[in-house]
Amino acid sequence: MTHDNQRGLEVAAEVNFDGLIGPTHHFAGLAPGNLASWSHRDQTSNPRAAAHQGLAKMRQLRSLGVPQAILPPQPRPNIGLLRRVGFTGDDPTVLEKAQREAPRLLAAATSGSSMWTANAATVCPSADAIDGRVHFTPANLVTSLHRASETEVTARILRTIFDDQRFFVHHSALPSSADMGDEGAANHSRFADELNVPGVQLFVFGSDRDDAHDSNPKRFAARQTRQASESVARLHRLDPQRVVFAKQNPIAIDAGVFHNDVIAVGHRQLLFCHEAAFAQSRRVYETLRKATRDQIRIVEVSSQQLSLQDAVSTYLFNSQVVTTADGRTVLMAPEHCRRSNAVTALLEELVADGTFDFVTYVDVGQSMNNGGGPACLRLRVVLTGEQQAAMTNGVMLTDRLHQNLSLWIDRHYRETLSTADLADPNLLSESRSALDELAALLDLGSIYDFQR
Ligand code: SUG
Repeated sequence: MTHDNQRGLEVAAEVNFDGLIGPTHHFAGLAPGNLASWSHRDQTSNPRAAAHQGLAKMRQLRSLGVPQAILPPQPRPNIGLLRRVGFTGDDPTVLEKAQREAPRLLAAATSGSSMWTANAATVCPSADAIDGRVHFTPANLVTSLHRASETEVTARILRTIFDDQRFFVHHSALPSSADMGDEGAANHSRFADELNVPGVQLFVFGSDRDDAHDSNPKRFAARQTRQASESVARLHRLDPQRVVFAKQNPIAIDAGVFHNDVIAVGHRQLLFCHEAAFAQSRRVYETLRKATRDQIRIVEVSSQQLSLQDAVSTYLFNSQVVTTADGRTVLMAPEHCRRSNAVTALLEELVADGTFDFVTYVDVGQSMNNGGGPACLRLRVVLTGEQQAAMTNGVMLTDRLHQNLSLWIDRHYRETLSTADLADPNLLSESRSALDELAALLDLGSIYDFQR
């Protein structure tokens, strides 16, 4: 809880909720339009190393003074999903039949994709909502089966952590239809000088279902619709004067920008993006300037400075931008960026001109191989001190929890996992006992069906 003692005002904090990488993390090439996921299809993964990488990132952020919390993984393999699509028998039989008859379904039912919590939900701080409460809408993730099956448990976890109705409002996910495709905060940014004053929210969509002349990507499907973004803004009771809708550039989607956070990142009053991020970018920038009363600072990187392809392969724009405890602006970039001369030259310039006070790198290579960089792994939740006090405290990362989680990973996770291992009944029981113990470590009670 943070207080500005001098003014006696309560200051809000942006709490990063990172998805803890689960014990079944693997590479199945399941994700539409996601080049990294495709190129690592069926490679052997390292769940234990992956989980340690994610935890190390959280620790790094916490050491910068960023409040850090955890969203737990989901039970996988998802036996309920396999039964729903017709596999019968006891659990080992369900797994064995799925492996034999529909291995891609088994891979989807075993995905560790809930780690990418930027897609878990869209969250709106109380300062922006007319009713003064924090609003949550879990994403329906209808584009793919492995992701769509996260929604129900995500909603339950969010409701459990943010349980106090005086402060928190939980909406149902949008209807499960391609017309309402919603991928959550990965297509959403908020601009404000201070966290506890009303901000301007930017909702980015890839397709507009009402526009017959809409220019759409040709190679890959757009995952977020304008209709979904507008619905979330309505549900969250935002002031229409402070909401901007912008269309993704279809060329960027075709180049592998399956979410806007692969090509743009917002923080406080900064929008850091590639010139290919938006369709009609001049218009988007102008609207943002007007809505923020010229407070926004737009740092646009040209294709000459960094090609669209290199922006996607380095994941520069999937960096996290954070403000440290002592007020410095830091870019936390994926380790991949260090290998690109174009990126390192650009970042040197951006430190020299004061856009960032410094740059730090983080190795989340296991997640990156599935197309998830640092920013994909976190959901930002702006909370006042009162709201922080009202949430479940057990999910906040402390030194002690960090140590417990590190030991927990070592106790429960396999070093390697290949697609051939997914039907192993031991993987199911290992994963359940890991999550059962985790729910207790995080003080979440019996949140999983298998515990009930
Ligand atoms: O939805 N990858 C995820 C990556 C999500 C990244 N999130 C953000 N950009 N915010 C996806 O494409 C790959 C799973 C696999 O192939 O095994 C996957 O689902």
